[in-house]
Amino acid sequence: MNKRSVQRVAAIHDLSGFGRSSLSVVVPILSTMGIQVCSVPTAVLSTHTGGFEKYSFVDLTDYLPGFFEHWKRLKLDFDCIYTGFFGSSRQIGIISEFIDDFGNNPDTLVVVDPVLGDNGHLYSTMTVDMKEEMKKLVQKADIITPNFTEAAYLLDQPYDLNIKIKDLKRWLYELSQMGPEKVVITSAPACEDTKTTHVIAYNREDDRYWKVSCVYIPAHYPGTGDAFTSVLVGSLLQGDNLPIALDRGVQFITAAIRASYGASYPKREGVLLERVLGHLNMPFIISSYEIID
Ligand code: PXL
Repeated sequence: MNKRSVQRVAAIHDLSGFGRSSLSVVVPILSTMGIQVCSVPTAVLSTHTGGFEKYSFVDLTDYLPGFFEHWKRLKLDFDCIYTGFFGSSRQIGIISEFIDDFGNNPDTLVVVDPVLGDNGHLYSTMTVDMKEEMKKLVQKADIITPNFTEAAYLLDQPYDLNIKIKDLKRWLYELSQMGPEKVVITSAPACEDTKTTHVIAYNREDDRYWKVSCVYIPAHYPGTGDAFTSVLVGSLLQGDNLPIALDRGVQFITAAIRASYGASYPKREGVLLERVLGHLNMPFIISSYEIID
């Protein structure tokens, strides 16, 4: 039984002013799920980097050590440390120390969403150095949630949309060998069926592989990875097991994309989160997770 009446997450992500991604998504989702979010902004941007040009970008690396010193003096502790987009490669080392200092309680869940890129490419602010530092950080995680592109970068594998399920299983296993007990890959291609995309997962604890299929909606909205992982984190902290948490994440994202696509909403502004946040507190019907043999 947790000693706190409300669970507490340190959320280490950027703050993008316009466009729903990172902290603008993480905070409302986890708060709606009854979890306290303690934000650590890694960078401040005028917009996220997907679909906007000439955005302003302030990297907050230099201010993080003082921020964390204060938290140490306050003797804060967390039920979960959840990281996302970083502002510099040096910052990743600082966050790694934060995990050593604040995540050494075995009950603290460390979730690393290794935000690096999408659709086969690195995001515009990411560098090869950041990819290499990210490989080190995932070693400290209990759970990682790369998308298919990020999984390819972490494993130095080609981005091949015709990948077979047996190779995806090998990727999950190899990522887990880097450290994390649970590995989740989002936007995994289903080469046999172009109308579907998968979330696939491996749990080393019971050596089982999972798959949740999502209907492919022909629109790409930035920030959906952040929203998916936030629901996953909230669900696990509420006590759900991995396949149920995956299922909840996929159902939420599907509803959010449908709400936006149906309304012809500009993709770069992200999904119409405000329309679907209430779903997170509705009774949940387990619908679609499958085991992969
Ligand atoms: O959703 C990942 C993300 C987070 N933060 C920033 C981004 C992106 C993806 O484009 O640009 C600033």
